[in-house]
Amino acid sequence: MSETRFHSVKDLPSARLLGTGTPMCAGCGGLQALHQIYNLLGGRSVFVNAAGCMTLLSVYPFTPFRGSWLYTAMASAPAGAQGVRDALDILIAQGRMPPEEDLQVVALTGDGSAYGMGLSATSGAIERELDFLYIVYDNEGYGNTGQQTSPATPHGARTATCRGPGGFAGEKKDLFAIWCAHKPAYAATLVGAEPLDLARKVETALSIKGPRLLLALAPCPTGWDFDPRHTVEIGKLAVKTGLWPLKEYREGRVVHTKPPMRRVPVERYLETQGRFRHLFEPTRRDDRIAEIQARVDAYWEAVAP
Ligand SMILES: Cc1ncc(C[n+]2csc(CCOP(=O)(O)OP(=O)(O)O)c2C)c(N)n1
Ligand code: SF4
Repeated sequence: MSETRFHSVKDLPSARLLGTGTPMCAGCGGLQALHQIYNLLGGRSVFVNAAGCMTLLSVYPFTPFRGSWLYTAMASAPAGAQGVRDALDILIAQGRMPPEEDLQVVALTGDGSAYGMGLSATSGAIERELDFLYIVYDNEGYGNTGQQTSPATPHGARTATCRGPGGFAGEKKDLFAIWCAHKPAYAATLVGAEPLDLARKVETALSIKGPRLLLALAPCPTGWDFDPRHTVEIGKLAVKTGLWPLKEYREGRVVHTKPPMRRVPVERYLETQGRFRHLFEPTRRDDRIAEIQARVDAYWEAVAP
């Protein structure tokens, strides 16, 4: 990330390329990240969008995209992206499309698709070294259908399908590590609340060919139960507490791009969201909060140089 044209937020593009007025929820952290990514990506792109909240972006005959958008079933975005990439390559090879008019092929999925039912198709696409950008907006649940537990739901969170006193008993799957195990061209975690870090990663991803992951934490007012005006604050807290490590993978190495200097206790993040309210009310569950803190501490101890 050393060679970058983004040194301060003043260097970030100010034009809003993605159209506004979509029926997404107010304060959607996924949409916030997508706006920023699209500003850098531009209109010379084809979005292959798996079923999920972002389906709502393009309601025929309207679209906020300047380029094309293709809708697929939940598991099929990587296969759709392969078809589009192949078609573009054939048009260029046959001289029916000038190479300079080539388009960036982008898969856009929620975490249910990316971590769950679309994972096998994604694995195949990375293995075939498909030249595509894979954007995940990770709202840690099946948001579009009412925030049921997904393979990205964090330990202890209440969801529509885990309403018991302990919340979700399982663990969030580590999609970043799964991508890295495939040795992709590039992989990065990001969050819309850290736009400079995000922009540098998108800039890097766009300078490379091959399978590239942009995995964005997506604070979700509707599914996580918080006031939409707190989206940025919650995104920043996810980073400051160490719960959402900002990092990138390139050429076999993982680098943390914004490690929290002095980590804020995880409860500062947990207490902002209704999905964790059972950890504080009617009685404070210090044991459960300490359990979540211990997981975060163990992560950072393991990656410390
Ligand atoms: C194979 C399949 N099963 C179920 C559905 C119904 N469905 C549509 S969107 C959705 C939730 C998708 O969740 P996620 O990928 O996390 O995206 P989000 O809704 O959070 O944006 C489901 C279950 C579907 N479209 N296809
Ligand atoms: S449910 Fe969450 S992720 Fe989906 S549009 Fe609403 S805020 Fe965004």
